[in-house]
This record gives sequence, C-alpha cells and structure tokens, in this order.
Amino acid sequence: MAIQEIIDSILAFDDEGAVRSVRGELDNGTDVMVILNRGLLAAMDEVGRRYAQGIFFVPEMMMAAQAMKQGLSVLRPRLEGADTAFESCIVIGTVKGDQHDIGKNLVSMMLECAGFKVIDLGTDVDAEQFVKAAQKSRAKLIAMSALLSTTLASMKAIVSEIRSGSGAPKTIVGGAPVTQEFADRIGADGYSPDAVGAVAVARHLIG
Ligand code: B1M
Repeated sequence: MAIQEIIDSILAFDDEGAVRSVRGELDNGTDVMVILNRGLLAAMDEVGRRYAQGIFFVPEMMMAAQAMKQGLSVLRPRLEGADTAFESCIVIGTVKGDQHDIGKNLVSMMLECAGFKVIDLGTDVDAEQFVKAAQKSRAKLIAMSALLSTTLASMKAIVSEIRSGSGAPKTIVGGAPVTQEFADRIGADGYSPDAVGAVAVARHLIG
C-alpha cells in the first residue's frame, strides 16, 4: 500500500478508501507524521491547487474535505502529543443574526484539514460567545463568516469587541458581502474571499 493511495482516495472523494489507505499505512508502520504530511495534507494542497485552477469547484472541495476528515479520524488518536499544527486552535462561527453556514462549514473543514484544531460555534454567534470560547480553548484566531449585508454590522461590532480585550486573539473575516476593504476598515487581521485562501491567511497569522 503506497502513501499515494491516500492522496488518490481523497482526490476521488472516496471516504472508505481514505480510511482504508490510512489504516493500511499505519499497519505498515509508517510514521503518523509522514501519513499526515505526505498523505492527507498533501492531498488537500492538491485540492487547493485544483480549486485555484478551476478544475474543482465548491462541491468537489467539500467532498474531498469530507474524505480527508474520514482519513484524519483514523489518525487523530495517534496524533495526540505529536508536534503538529493541531496545537493551534481556531474558533469559528457565523456572526449574530446570520443563519447561513455552508461557506462557514467549508472554511471550518478546510482549516481542520490543514491541521488546525477548530471549535465551530455554529451560526448566530455573538461577541461574548466568540470571546468565551476563545478564552476557554486558548484559541489564537477567531474566524467569522457573514452572508447578509445586514449582518456586516454584527461582524464590525464583534471584531471591535474582540480587539478591545487584553491579549486578544487575531481575527479573520469572510463571506460573500465581505471585502478586503471592509476587513481593513473594521480592523480585522485577515480576510479571504474563499476557503482555500482562509487556510493560507490562518497559516500566515498563527501557523
Ligand atoms: Co440566503 N441569502 N437568506 N439562505 N442564501 C443569500 C446569501 C442571498 C445573497 C440570496 C439573494 O438574495 N440573492 C441573500 C443575501 C442578500 C444580501 O444581504 N446581500 C440571502 C437572503 C436575503 C436570505 C434571507 C434573508 C431570506 C429571507 O428569509 N427573506 C434569509 C436569512 C436568514 C438568516 O440568516 N437570518 C436566508 C436564508 C437562507 C436559507 C436558510 C434558505 C439558506 C441557508 C442554508 C444554510 O446555510 N444552511 C440560504 C441560502 C442557501 C442562500 C444562497 C442561495 C447560497 C449561500 C451558500 O451557501 N453559498 C445565497 C445566494 C448565493 O450565494 N448564491 C443566499 C455557497 C457557499 C459555499 O458560499 O457562503 O459565500 P459562501 O462561502 C464562500 C465564501 O463566501 C467564503 O468561502 C466560501 C467558498 O469558498 N467564505 C469565507 C464564507 N465564509 C468565510 C469565512 C472566511 C473566509 C471565507 O474566513 C473566516
């Protein structure tokens, strides 16, 4: 069983194949970090490349992320204590007043697939919930999604409240009505127009 099988399974959106190939590599005695870096994470880098090239679209990215998560679930118990990006925690949610969660879930999955520990607070999340969850988990980054122009005001208020605390975590914002100009204006540390870019920004901010 070659590590390439892990990559191939994920690129073929094959959940069972991802689980089987990761188990196979573990049975072969392959180091967990090799399986993670050269198998699972390498596959997601390729997913990101295919998305950027217009070969994959959002549904393909979600299916690949789902397969990667299945493979990751086999590896996760062995990763405890290992020296990985799993040490970096991110709290994510859709902001107060907004129920849209498909894009947020995609960002959440991609961040998880990139090796971050992600605490997903769901939708309609206010500043207090974000801050409490970040303090409890010692998260280094709070990620916020908004899909309605009307909830941009919530996003602005939440970023401002997070920034007012001492030792505040960094913030990244995104969602259809959010722009780089808006992110700069409200004082967010990062912005991405899509889920693949969100991983790159998170890596830059706290990786
Ligand atoms: Co609503 N909705 N919706 N909706 N909905 C939109 C957003 C809308 C543009 C439709 C339209 O009018 N053309 C419009 C908003 C207009 C505006 O404000 N500019 C709208 C409206 C008005 C509403 C209601 C108010 C309708 C009503 O009840 N009158 C209502 C609001 C409810 C509420 O939230 N309080 C409502 C409800 C709903 C449903 C519940 C029916 C459903 C949501 C289901 C769900 O999410 N579980 C829904 C849907 C499905 C949509 C559309 C059709 C699709 C949204 C979506 O999931 N896109 C949407 C129209 C459209 O976009 N074509 C629409 C796919 C998703 C992958 O993309 O979320 O943009 P997106 O995520 C992208 C990027 O934005 C980015 O990454 C993703 C891709 O890689 N991204 C981030 C997202 N978050 C990020 C965070 C980051 C970085 C990147 O960093 C942290």
